[in-house]
Amino acid sequence: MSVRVAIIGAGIMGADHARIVAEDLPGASLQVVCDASQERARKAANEYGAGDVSDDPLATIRRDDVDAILIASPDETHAPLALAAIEAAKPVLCEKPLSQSSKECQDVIEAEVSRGRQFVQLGFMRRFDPSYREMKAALDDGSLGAAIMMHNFHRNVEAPANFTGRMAITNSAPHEFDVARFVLGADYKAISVFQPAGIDASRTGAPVFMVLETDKGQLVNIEINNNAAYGYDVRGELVGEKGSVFLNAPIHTRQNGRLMSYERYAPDWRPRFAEAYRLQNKAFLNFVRTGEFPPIAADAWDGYCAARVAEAGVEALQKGARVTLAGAEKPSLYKH
Ligand code: ISE
Repeated sequence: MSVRVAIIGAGIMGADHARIVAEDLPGASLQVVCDASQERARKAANEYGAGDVSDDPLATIRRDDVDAILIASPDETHAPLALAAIEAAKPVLCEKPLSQSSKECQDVIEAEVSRGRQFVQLGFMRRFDPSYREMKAALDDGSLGAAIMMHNFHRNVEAPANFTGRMAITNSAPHEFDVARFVLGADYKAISVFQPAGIDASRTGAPVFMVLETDKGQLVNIEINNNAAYGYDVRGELVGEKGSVFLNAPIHTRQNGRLMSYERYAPDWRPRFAEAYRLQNKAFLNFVRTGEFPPIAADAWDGYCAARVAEAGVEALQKGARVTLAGAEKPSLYKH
């Protein structure tokens, strides 16, 4: 029988997940689209053939004709809705971040631990991206030697209007916090955050530059520039003792004209990470069917680790000082 999925939130990502479920996920069906705006829910439902619409997320989660939940509503609703899905004993693919508060992430962890099983797969989709996978494979097969540094650039065309100053760190950077931690197999022990002089730091999406130190002694730097203007541009280089690996974006053509040769940038993350989203959602479907948590997917513990370093990053920026992170004890449920 097909897995009946409810999507909560029909904004940019919710609509994209609805498309993936409807068009790219054999074995799954789009049962309900839920959004506070009925117009938005109806639009996605009509476009991707959902059976029903709703404006009540809790009632949607509890429906008998829903097997799995996909949360793509605003950040502050992620943890409460993930808790409701756990309460209803339904597997949930929750968009990142799990929460901007590490305390809320702990609540989700406690709920899973007390039920003795995992329900929450977290949407840090870059773990499924073929370019990051190859980067990690080059480290794991020894051809790079030991990893010493990882450079990361994360540029958006324009920050959304609702972006606050700290969201470069709490909403965008968690992708890099998570994927660098995943590639390196390390945890962070300190973070320093800088901003270029002369910018309006209170501006929506003002750029930040971070330097993180891992418990293995590696350095990770992350530039977040949510107003880069020219395109969606994510770059990364992993530097080892014997070589390095750059990420390539999936760009299929190079155009020549007007005395120039040029490649195009995607306008946002969806085309750049389309394959990552597809593979992530496929892994989620398998999780729903088998109960086996996908080995490379992020879980509630990874969400907690990302939220903790983001909180430390906000503090480092406010204080203008390096902030250290104490080690944290991972519950055995997450030691897969
Ligand atoms: C957004 O929420 C995402 O997840 C995108 O991947 C990221 O590029 C963007 O900065 C975030 O706001």
